[in-house]
This record gives sequence, C-alpha cells and structure tokens, in this order.
Amino acid sequence: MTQTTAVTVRRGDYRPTEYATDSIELTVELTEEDARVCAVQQLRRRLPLKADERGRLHLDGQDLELESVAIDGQKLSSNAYRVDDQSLALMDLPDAFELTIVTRIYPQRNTSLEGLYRSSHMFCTQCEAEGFRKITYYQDRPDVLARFTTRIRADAERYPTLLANGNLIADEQLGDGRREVVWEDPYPKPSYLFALVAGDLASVEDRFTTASGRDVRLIIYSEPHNIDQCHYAMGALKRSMRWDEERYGREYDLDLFMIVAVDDFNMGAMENKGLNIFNTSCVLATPDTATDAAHQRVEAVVAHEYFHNWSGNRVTCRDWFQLSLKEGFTVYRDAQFSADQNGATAKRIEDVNFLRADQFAEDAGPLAHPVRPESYQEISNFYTMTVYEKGAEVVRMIDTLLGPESFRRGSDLYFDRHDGEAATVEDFVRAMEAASNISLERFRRWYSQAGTPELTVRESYVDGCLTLDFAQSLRPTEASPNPEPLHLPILLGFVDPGGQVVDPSTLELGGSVASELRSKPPGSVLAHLLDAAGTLTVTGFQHRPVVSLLRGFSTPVRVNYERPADQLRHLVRHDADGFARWDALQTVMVDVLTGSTSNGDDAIVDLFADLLSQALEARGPESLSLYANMLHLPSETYLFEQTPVIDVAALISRRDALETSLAVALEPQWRALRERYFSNAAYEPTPEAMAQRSLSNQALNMLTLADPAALVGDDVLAQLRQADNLTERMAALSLLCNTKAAQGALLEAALDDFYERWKNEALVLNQWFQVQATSRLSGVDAVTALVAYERFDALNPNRARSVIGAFAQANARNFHQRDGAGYRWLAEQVLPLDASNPQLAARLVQPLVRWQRFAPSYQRPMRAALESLMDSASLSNDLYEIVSKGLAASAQAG
Ligand code: B3K
Ligand code: ZN
Repeated sequence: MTQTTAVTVRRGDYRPTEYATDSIELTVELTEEDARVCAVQQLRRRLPLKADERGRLHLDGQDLELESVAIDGQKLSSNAYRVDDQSLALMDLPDAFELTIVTRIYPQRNTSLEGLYRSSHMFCTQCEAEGFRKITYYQDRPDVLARFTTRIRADAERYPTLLANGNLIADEQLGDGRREVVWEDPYPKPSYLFALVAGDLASVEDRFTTASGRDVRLIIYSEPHNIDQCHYAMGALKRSMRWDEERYGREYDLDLFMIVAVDDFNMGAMENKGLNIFNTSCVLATPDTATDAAHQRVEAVVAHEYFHNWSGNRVTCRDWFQLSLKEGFTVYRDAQFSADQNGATAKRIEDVNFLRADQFAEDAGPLAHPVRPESYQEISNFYTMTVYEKGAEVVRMIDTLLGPESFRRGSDLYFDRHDGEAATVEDFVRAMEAASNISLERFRRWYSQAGTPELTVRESYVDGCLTLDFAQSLRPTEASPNPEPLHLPILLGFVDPGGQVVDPSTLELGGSVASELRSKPPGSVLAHLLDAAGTLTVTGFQHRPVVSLLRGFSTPVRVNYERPADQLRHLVRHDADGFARWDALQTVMVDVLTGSTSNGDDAIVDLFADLLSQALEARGPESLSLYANMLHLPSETYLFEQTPVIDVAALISRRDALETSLAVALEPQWRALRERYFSNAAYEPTPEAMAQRSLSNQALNMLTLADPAALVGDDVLAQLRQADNLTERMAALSLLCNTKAAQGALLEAALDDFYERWKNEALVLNQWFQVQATSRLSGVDAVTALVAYERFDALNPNRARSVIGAFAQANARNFHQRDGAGYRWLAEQVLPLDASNPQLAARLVQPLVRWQRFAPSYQRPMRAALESLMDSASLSNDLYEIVSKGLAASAQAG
C-alpha cells in the first residue's frame, strides 16, 4: 500500500476566499500537439487588508506546465511565487490587480476526461467538479463567480466549429490558416460551468420563444455521422423549456442554447452555461439505435441539464458539500417533468425501484453519507445516489409537507433571494419555511444524517377504531453515529373489505401524531411522525379496513409492518392508487422470495392470473404501464436490498423458480397477452406504445421460459429479424443469450448478424456487448473474451460500462461465483483503468465495497479482491478513497 497523501476536506472548514475574481479572459490556442492557455484575471480583495496583513492568493492547478506569471503586466521571477503539483501561491499582493498566467497543457494525452481533452476528432471540456484547474491556475471552487470571455484559436479547416459559453462576439480568419473566435458570457459563473468545444461538427437547429417573447436559437451539435439522431433530443429540449416556464416560472436567459454530443464522457451530461455537453448516450435517439428506456433517458437528461440553468447555474452552490442543493432539487424537477410527460405512476415506480435497489444499498454500506456530506477526500466520489436520488426524495418530502402552492412560492423565493449567488442547502430550506410558515426544524435532519430509517408499524382494530403505532429507528453509521428521529411524512389510505377506498372525511383522526386529510391520491391522510414513536387513531369505520401505507412512497424508509399476506393481496387488487398496488405486490413477492412467508407461490400465481386478465382489458398509457410494471418480478438487486444477509445463489434460485412457475402455470394467459400487445405498427416513442412493447416482451420472455425450445426457433427469431426498433430487437437477442436451448450455432449466428449490421453505431454496439455481459450464461470466461475483443475499448466509458459495469452490477449469478473469480476479474479490469481514468475506476469498483452485506462465503473473496487493489503500487485518490473505506468497514465488522 503506497497511497498516503489523501487529504480530507471538511464542511466546517469553509472560508470565503480573500480575493474575488471579477472577470477572466481566456485565450486557448489549440494545436495537434498541445494547447497554450493564457488567462487574464481581474482580482479584488473582498475585505480591505488590515495594517499587518499581506495579501495572499492560493490558486489550484493540476497537470499544468507553467510558462509565466505576471501582475499588472509585470512578469514575476520564479522566486516571487510558489508552485507545486497542486497549486500556485502568490504573496504580498495589492488590493486589486490583474493576473496573467500562461500554461501549456496536453489535451491529446488527457485520458481522465476531466479538464480539456480529446474525444474522437474533437476537443471538449469537463470542469465539474474540479477540472478547470487542469486548464489554468485558478480559484477552482464554486463560490468564485466571474465573468468569462473565451478566445479560441485553431486550424480553420480542421475545427470549423469553435464554441464556448455565452454569445459569439467576434469571428476572424487569422493569417496562417487559423481562425479566432471570441465568446462572452454575461452571467458571472463558477469555473465548473466553463466549457469549450472545437471540432468539425454538424448541427440541427430550432427556435424557441420564451414566455416573455425572447427568441432563443437552439442548436444541437454532433459529429456528422450522428446528426440524424439528434431530433428527438431537440423536441425534448423544447418541451423542457416550456415546462419550466409553466411549472416553475423559469425562463431561459441567453439568446443561444447549445448542446454538443461527445463519445467519451464520464457521466450522462453537463450543464455548462449555454453550452451543455452530453454523452452521446444521453442525446442520440432513433428507433433503430435507442431502446424505449434510452429514449426516456434522453428526454430526462436533456430536461435535467436544462433545468440546471436555474437550479445550479443562476443559483449555484457555495461549496461542494452543498452539491445536493442543485442535484437533489434538479433530479426532483426532472422527475416531475417526466411524470407529466409519460405518466406519474410509472415514473414513481421507476424511481422507487432505483432508490430501493441502489440508494438503499449505498446507505447500508461503508460509503453511507448524508445528503449533505461532512467530509470527502475526492469530490468526484460524491456524485452519488444519496446526493442525487435521496436528495430528490428530500425535496419531494418538502413539497408534500408544504403542498404545491407553498412549494412553488418557496421555490420562487429561493430563486429570487439567491439569483447570482452561491447558496447553501440551509438557504433553500429557509426559503421554503419563509414562504409557507411551516417549520422544517426537525425535517432538516434529513440533510445531515446518513442511512435509511426503518419505520415499524403495529396495527390494532377494536369496534370501528383503528390504531397504528409507529416507531422509527436509524442504524448508527460512521457518518452519523448518534442518529436522532426524523420528520417522516406518512401518507396513507384505507380500503374496505369490498375493495372501496374509505373517504377519510367521514372518519375521526386522533392520537399523538399530527395528521391531516389529503386529496392526492384520493382519500389520503398525511400523518407526521416526528419522534421515535407515535400513534395515529382513526375512528368511525364500519368494517376493519386494510391500510394502504406510504402511498407514493411519501418518505424513503424501509418498512417493517407484519400483517397477513391476504391484506397485501387485497391492496394489489383494489387500491385506487397505482403506485400502492405495485408496492403491495412487491412486498408480497419479496416476502415469499426472501423466505419470510412460506408456500406463497400459489397465491402469487393467483394474483398474477388476475393481473393478467386485467392487463388484457387495460386502456390508456397510465393503466398499461402500471400492468407492465406489475407483471415483472422484482430485480435481483432489488431483492438483495430487502434481505438482511444476501445469499446470492439462494435468492436467485428462488426467484428463478417463482418466475418459471408463473410462466408455466399461466402460459395461456401470457400467450393471450403477447397476442394482444405485440404490434407490427411503426415504432413510436409514446408512453402507450412503450407500455405495449414492455407487456409484449415480458409475455415473450415468460413464454420462452415455459417452452424454451419451441420459442427460440420461432417468435423470438422472427422478432429479432423483423422488428423495426431496437427495443424489440434487444428483447429478442437477450432471450437468445439467456436461453440454454439457443446456445451454439443459433446464438452465434444471431450475434454475428447483429454485429455486422450495427458495428458502426457505437451505442448499439454497446448494447451488443452488454447483452452478452449480463447473460445468465456468461461467466468470467465470456466477459474475458469480450474485453479481449478488438472493438472493446476500456478508455471509452460507455464501452467499459457495457462490459465491466454490466457484469459486476447486473449479472449477479456469475459475478458472485463461489470461487471469487468474478471479483478477481473486476479488480484486474479496474486497476489498469485507474491509471488512465480514476473517476471511472472508482465507480466500477463499487460492487466489491458492499461485501459486508453478503453471506460469509462471499465476503472473504470480495475482501480479498479489494485487498489486492490496496496492495497495488499506486492508486488514484479516487480509487484509494473507495477501496480504503471499503476495507476500513471490514475492520469494524470483524
Ligand atoms: N452536474 C453534472 C455532474 C458532474 C459530475 C462530475 N464528476 C451532471 C448533472 O448532474 O447534471
Ligand atoms: Zn445534475
């Protein structure tokens, strides 16, 4: 183990900078070998110097070759400043001055995909969180807001497209075949929102007129071969712009909004002011090249990045501990948008699935941290499901507590008060309190405590009076050793034995917890649990009702509510709230699959029989997508998170067995479903058509399970050959990959055909890699062959994720093979990657870090793989932080 330099940054250490940067003028000269960056900053002390003080400036810088430093035009000698591999320090400074720094950088060699780098034939940037320091020396932190002017000089023929933030104010041909453009951004911004692109790009263009009548040019750029795939994203952008005006009163503020699609990108996309940069996977979409899920992701990410223009850019974060201020809020905003576009129930199911399977896992492991973390070693490691998804849940709860009108007033007040500032989570909560007169005093703990609370419910019923005893508990974590009770908003309803939702205005609410009536979903009560325990009493029932608990998943907790399975099945059949029906069904299935209920399979078959006949009659996108969601078993990772000790093999074999019995017992019903919803109509990315494809593909999946040999030679191959869209093609190819009867020549021919047809579409080729990496029949040998394939390229994050990430995260039965070969394989892939792209390595390694949750026979080899990484010659800060936290937990647990 060699890494000892990791520095821990703490929230409590925040201090404003001594100097503000009012403006920065960058000149970036791009050549085929390197880039020369001249940065001219105007700096000014925030407070005047006291008598015995001397002005000091600390600038961040990494991987830079420093050529010169000048103050007010006077070049400094090298003993007038201190420079090391992280910073440049200047002393004895006046109150205000101009600082000129010239650096040389090498974008062509930058494989970290942070700072200025090369992707395919273009140059692009990624500066959040701390990438700007790889371009020039700067106070690279979000509370330094400056006006940026960007001058780009490059070969005119190779790079006809030269872009930066803001408005183009000059464009000039230089003598030597080079061209110079100048961009000016009128809005002061932190360095993480800086962007620059140079390439030979094609574009699609549109216009948008804002509510107040401003005419905005919208341009999406991509490499020419991809440009035909950008139209769907353009539509999504226009829908997002209108939605943000209508729902949040937020208008766009520049005359130009640009999106650029790049092949090599560490995450989904980036909200740089006026110049969003996107992973191609989050912008390109046509029926042939993007699945239904990919279409929805493109729409959601376009919206998310656009919404950041207010929640992130106009109001930014004071420091990186406040990251959820922009991310949690913006995820919540994009979820509301997607719900409005595609159906609220399906969107909520998707989000709760993700939260329970992945965020709960994070909260239960050694990387657990509060939504507003207290410390970090590498900020890139804190772009987590907790900061994003749990952060969004916290904002959602504020919306639930305040109600939509007050919530909107609170958001208006927040934007109003903090426009042009770097704000904090506390500022956001205060604005919500001020606009609503509702105290969020106890609620604030959601931001500061790590871990998933557990809500225990005990129910009793006597003479028309229902009593619900609630208790909450939170496991102590290293991040929150002494957890205190949270404010849990518990939304519930009552279904009578006849299947009708009881109108709660006919009932009397009492007990120690405050409660109120709510109309969404109809017939709801909102109870507020603020203490460790509390009681809700409800009187006036004619018959004992079934409690529909946590409607819409109103608070992100684990629930411990022991009750007869027939009550849950009653909810599955009758609750008026679609989400609650889905949720009750998950509980029924999880209880059977994790063994807390014995012999439940037959009851689930009966339930599915009912659901299948309802699905055949379903009308409209909301209802179709609800059945599409209900007719799937919980995913393996979802199941893992619902059980105290994960025994991978046992859980998967139970799940397989239940799935097969549902397939066999209900074969005629699945066939009817397939016939009802399989369609030859031309592809459309509408919610209704997507739900129908999902039902039809799930039916085909179940029919194949029931009779593998018959199906693979027939419907599956026909669908593979005849489909006019990637969704159906991938569903069929996945069935072939996962079915024993198809292995051998049949599967090889199908994979070869697919490859030949789509090998020039990088994103489709990723699907080809992924479907093999996630097949239940692909073990370590198979993924070893995939990474040896000529078209595999670990330096492209999408490709790396399509094999390495896919295998470790979505192929549990093979990744967790008993001898630990899957774990060793992952460590072997991650280590070389760490040298080129630390952020990616630190993501891919994470399945190993959760070892404590698994049964002992899995734990030892998982830990051994982590230890092998720790023993390696040198790890990046990114990977070191994750691996060392994973192993530190091992010491604690035993
Ligand atoms: N804000 C970016 C994420 C940047 C991640 C840096 N490691 C994308 C987003 O959340 O919109
Ligand atoms: Zn974001």
